[in-house]
Amino acid sequence: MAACVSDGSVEPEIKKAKPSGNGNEEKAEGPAASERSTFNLHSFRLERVLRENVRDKTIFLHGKVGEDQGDVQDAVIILEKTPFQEDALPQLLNRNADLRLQMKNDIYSTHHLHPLPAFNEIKTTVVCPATEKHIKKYLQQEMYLVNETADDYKNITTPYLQSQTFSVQWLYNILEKKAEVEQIIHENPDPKIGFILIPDFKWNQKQLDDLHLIAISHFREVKSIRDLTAEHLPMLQTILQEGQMVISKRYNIPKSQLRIYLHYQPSYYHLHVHFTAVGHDAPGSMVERAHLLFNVIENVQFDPEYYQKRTLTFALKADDPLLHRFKEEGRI
Ligand code: DD3
Repeated sequence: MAACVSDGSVEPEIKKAKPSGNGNEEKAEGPAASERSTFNLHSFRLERVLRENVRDKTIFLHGKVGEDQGDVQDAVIILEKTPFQEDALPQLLNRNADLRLQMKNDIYSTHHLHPLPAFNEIKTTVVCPATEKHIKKYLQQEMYLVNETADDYKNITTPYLQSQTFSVQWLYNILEKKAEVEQIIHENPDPKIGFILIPDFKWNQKQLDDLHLIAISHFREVKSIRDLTAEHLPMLQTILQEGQMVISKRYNIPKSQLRIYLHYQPSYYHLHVHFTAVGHDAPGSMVERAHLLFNVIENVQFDPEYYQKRTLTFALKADDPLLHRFKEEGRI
C-alpha cells in the first residue's frame, strides 16, 4: 500500500460530530466513516518548514511519510487557521467556555480562549506523493519580473513547457467526473465552449467573504492566455456570462462584486478562470499575474492575435527553471 494512503482499518466505527446545541456534547464523538482521513498524520516526519505567513496564518511543511513501511515518499502539508464563522459564535462564547486570563490592566485584559475541537478546525491540504516541483513551489524565495515578448514565448517559454511534464490529472478527474463530483456548482457540457464551475479548494465555502470558484474549460487545447484567439471568444463569453449568472443566483453576489480573471503564468496549463469576491485579496490577484476576463475578451475582439503579439509580464521565483532559461538567453 502506498505510504500516502492509510488502509482506514485501524480506527473503530465512530459517530459523526454534530457542532450544535451548547457545543459541549460531542466530546467523545469522532468523524463519520466518510469523513475519516485517508492520510496518516502520525506517519509524517517533518523535514522542514517551507514557508510561514503570520498574516495569513498558514504554514507549509515538507516531510516524509511511510518510513515505517520501507516505502518512503515526500509529502507537503499546508496548515491554515480558518476564518471565524458567525453562526459558530454562540458555541465560542458559551458560558462554559474555557477562557484563561493572560493579563489585566485597568479596563483592559487579554485572555486565551480554548474552544472545543469542533470549533478549532485547521484547514489541512496534503500533497502526497509530492514532487520536487511541489516542494519548490512553496519555498519562500525572491521573485524576479520577466517581460516575455512574442519571440521569448516562441523561443524560450514554449520549448521549456514542452520539456516539462505538468500533470493536470486532478483537473481531468474533475472534467471526467472521477473526483469532486458532488462539488460541481454548474456545468455547460459542450466540448468546445463548455466548462465546469467548482469551488477552488482554497475556499472552505463557509463564508462568502473569500469566495473562490474556478471555471475549467472542457476544451483541452488552450494552455494559457497565450493560446487565445478569436475562435475562443464563444468559450470565454460563455464562461463569463454563465459564471456570473450562476454565482449571482446561488450565492447572491452580483457580477459587479466578482473579480473574474486568468493567471499568466498559470499554475497549471489548461484554461481555467478564477471567480473571487472583489473584497478578497486572493493569492495571485497582483497586477503581474491576473488578467481580467472581461479585458481579455475585449483584447481578443480588438485584435484576434493580441495574445500572440503582446509582451506579457510575470514574476518568477529565483530557482524557477524558466527564469534560468531567460537568464541564459540574456533576457534578464
Ligand atoms: C494544486 C492548483 C492545484 C498543490 C496544491 C494545489 N481546487 C488543485 C487538485 C484538486 C485543486 C483546486 C496543485 C489540485 Cl495545494 C498542487 O489545485 C483541486 N480541486 N485548486 C479543487 N477544487
